[in-house]
Amino acid sequence: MNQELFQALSAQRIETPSWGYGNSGTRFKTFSAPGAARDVFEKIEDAAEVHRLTGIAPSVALHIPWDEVSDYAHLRRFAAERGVTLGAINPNVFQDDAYKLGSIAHPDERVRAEAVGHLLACVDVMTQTGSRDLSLWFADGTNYAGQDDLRARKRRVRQALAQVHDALPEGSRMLVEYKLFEPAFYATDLFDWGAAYAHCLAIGDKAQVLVDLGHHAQSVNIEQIVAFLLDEGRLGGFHFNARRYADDDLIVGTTNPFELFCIYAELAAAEQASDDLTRTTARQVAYMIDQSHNIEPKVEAMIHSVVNCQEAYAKALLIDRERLTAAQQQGDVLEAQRTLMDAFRTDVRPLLAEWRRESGLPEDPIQAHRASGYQQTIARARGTAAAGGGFPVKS
Ligand code: PSV
Ligand code: MN
Ligand code: MN
Repeated sequence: MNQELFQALSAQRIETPSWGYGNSGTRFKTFSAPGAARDVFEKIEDAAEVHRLTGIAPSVALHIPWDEVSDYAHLRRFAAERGVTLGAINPNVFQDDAYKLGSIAHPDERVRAEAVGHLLACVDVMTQTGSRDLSLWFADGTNYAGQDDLRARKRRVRQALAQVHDALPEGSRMLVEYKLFEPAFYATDLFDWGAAYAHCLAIGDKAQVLVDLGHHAQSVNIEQIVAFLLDEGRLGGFHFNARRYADDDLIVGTTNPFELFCIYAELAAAEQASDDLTRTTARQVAYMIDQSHNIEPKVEAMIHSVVNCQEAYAKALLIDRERLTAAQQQGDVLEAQRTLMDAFRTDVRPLLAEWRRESGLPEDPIQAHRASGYQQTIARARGTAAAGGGFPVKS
C-alpha cells in the first residue's frame, strides 16, 4: 500500500462518547439494551473494545456529572490499563432544575454563578484526567419572543465563556458547540457557527468552534463551514452523527455519507495545506462521535460509526488533488465534480482490510466483534439495566 496513505490512515483518530454506551435514547422512550454499560467503568470497557477492534478510537469522552467519580486518577489508570485514554470533558449544565431558564445566560446572577462554578470544576477534572479539551454545549435559549433580553443574554454568555477560558491551563482548549434549536424553540443563545465563532474570537486563542453534524438547519452546507473555520484557525472539533429531521443522533454516515465525505475532503486538504495556520488547525481537530443508540446494540453501533468515518476519510485521501486543481483552474466544472465523485465512488473496503491486516487488526471489525461473543458476555455479566423514559436523554 502507498506509504503516505497508510500513514494517514494510521494517524486517524475518532473519540467515542461515554454516553453512547449506556442506556440512552430519544426524547420519548429509552429502551433497555442487554449489557448496556451501567457506570463509567463499563463505558470505558466498551470503548476499549471498540478501540481494540478498530485501532483508531483510543479515547473516550466523559460527561460530568453523568460520569462523575471521586478519584479521577484511578479512572485514568483504569482506562490506561485497557489501552484507552480519557478524552474531552463535557460539562452538563442543562439537567438541574435551577437551569429551567438557562445556565450561563440565565437572568439570575446566582444561577449563572452556579453554572460557571460547574464549568470551572470541570476544568479541574481535565487536569486530573489529562484531557486536552473542554467541550461546551449549552441548552440555553428562550421559548417565546419577549421572554428575555437577547442582547443581555449574549453578554452573559460572553462573560461566562471568558471566565472559563481564562481558567484553562496552557495547552488545553475549550470547544464551543452551537445548535440551531432544541430544547429552546424560539431563540438559542449559541444558535450557529457564527455566534460561536464571534465568542471564540473575542475571548481568546484557547477557544475554538465545535461542529455537531446534527445542529444545523436542513441543507446547510456544513463542509463550507468547516472550510471557513479551518482557514480562520478556529475549527476545534466535531461531533459526528447523522440526521434526517432534527438532532437525531443516528449513526454517522448512514443518512449522510456524501456530506461526511465532503467534510473529510476539506479536512484532508487542510491537513496538507501550505498555510501554517490551516495545517496546524486541521491536524489538531478533535474528532468525536456524539450519538445515542436507542434500538441498536451499542458497541456494534459504535464500531459501525468509527468504520464509517474511516471509510469517508479513506475516500477523501484518494481524491486526485492535481487533477482537481487543474480542473478548478480551467473552470472545468464537470471534470472537477467527476474527480471528486471518482474518489467518493471508490470501494475502499479492500484497501482498509489491507491496512488493518498490516496493522495487526481484524480485517472486518464488525464481523470480528460479532464472532468474539463480547455482546453475549456483557449481556450475561451486566444484565439489562432499567432505562429511563423520555428527556433527559443520553445519561
Ligand atoms: C446536544 O444536543 C449535544 O449534541 C451536546 O454535544 C451534548 O454535550 C451532547 O449532545 C450530549 O448531551
Ligand atoms: Mn454534540
Ligand atoms: Mn446534539
